[in-house]
Amino acid sequence: MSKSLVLIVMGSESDLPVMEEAAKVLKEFGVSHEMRISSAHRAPKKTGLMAAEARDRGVRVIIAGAGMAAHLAGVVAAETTLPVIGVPMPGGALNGVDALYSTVQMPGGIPVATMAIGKAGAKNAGLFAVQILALADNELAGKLAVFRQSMADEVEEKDARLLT
Ligand code: RP5
Repeated sequence: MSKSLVLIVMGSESDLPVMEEAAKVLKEFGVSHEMRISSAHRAPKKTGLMAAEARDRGVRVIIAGAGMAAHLAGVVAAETTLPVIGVPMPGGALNGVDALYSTVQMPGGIPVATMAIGKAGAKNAGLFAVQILALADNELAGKLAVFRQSMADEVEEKDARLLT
């Protein structure tokens, strides 16, 4: 497996349509990444090992997405000192609110940077990973500045269209 700076891990294959949003961002910014499936509940040993080995094999940021009683990001964070970004999945009886609470309510000492529920959260997880990596990468920081400007330009265009 080639070296990935960002590890994207999700609790189930059913999370893939949401977590692909994070991968899309990383691809756009040219950041090496890999997508994996593991589960804090169904495959706890695999999950722990994946997190524990990540730093030594060159991973710098981990994005973890899970739904329902979403303990994946927390379990991953417990096994590594790399920054962990959590993405709560929508769906289930509580439509992601359960996953949001499970992901965000970490005990003091083991932080998880929790994003919004669903695709916006996964997209922002990708961007947040880029922002972390850009701290030590000026080229990436430049790409982020261009990205922000293009969003502002798009708003201007839409605004101007409404005015005419
Ligand atoms: C979680 O349970 C997964 O992250 C997924 O969001 C949810 C349902 O998983 P499946 O039953 O679809 O595999 O662990």
